[in-house]
Amino acid sequence: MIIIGERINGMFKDIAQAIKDQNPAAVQEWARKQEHNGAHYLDINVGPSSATPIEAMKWLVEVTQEVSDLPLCLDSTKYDAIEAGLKLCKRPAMINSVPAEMAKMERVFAMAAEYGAEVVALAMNEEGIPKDADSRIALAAELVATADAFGIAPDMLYIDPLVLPCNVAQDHGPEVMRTLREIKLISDPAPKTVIGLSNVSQGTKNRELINRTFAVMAMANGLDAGIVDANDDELMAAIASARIILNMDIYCDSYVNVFIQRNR
Ligand code: THG
Repeated sequence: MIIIGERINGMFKDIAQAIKDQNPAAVQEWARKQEHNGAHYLDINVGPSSATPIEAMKWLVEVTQEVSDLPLCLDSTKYDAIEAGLKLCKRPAMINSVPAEMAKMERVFAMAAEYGAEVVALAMNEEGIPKDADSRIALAAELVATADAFGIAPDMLYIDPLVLPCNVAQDHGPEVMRTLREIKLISDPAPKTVIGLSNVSQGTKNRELINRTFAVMAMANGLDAGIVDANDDELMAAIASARIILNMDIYCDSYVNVFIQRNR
């Protein structure tokens, strides 16, 4: 599974404060820690309360790149902020995200083509997030077809079926699993898939257990990438183990260490 580290997000108090104070210490510490623990991308999100999201995004991109060579996943609903970030990215980035709404798809796919960026595409539209797998898959097909019209190949897309907390939307779980499997039938090459893993456990007891159980189940259903807490060692070990069980990595006695170290 491709690990996108979730921690540089203004939803967390220390990152919100860092942005406010223009003090890079917390951002750079999380960048280093997540890379050290096996992240392949770093999610960059200015958070819900930033008054100046464009400036905040530019600053986060710059200070993160001072300490990490990982590619960035620019996470915002404000496309001007994403574009400002893309201009500064040293490596091809990921745009996170676009729903299946025509005006937004046009903006984001044109931007992705211009900057050579991958795109996280959400299985939702103006009507919200559908409950059933078939509706999510129909939206994914719309996203793949529209991206194609902009010259973006399906495997540049990461379809996000959208995961809701299991304490309020328990009936979505099996629908998300089926969505992950059937998305692979939409096109050849197939789009990739991604989830925001920590969403599934928001407000639950024993969050880490819910997260890692969901992660390995989703992997067995074909999940390619996750926006995850890369500093949860038990989660990273569960992902490494699932890769062995699914024959994605060759077994050796130090498989967990190999999983974490090979991308350093
Ligand atoms: N899909 C896509 N992008 C996403 C999400 C998604 N980006 C944001 C989010 N969801 C993924 N990132 C997080 C980051 C943190 C948490 C959940 C998802 C989280 N935070 C604690 C909480 O809310 O309880 C905050 C704790 C604190 O404040 O210290 O759980 O689904 N494409």
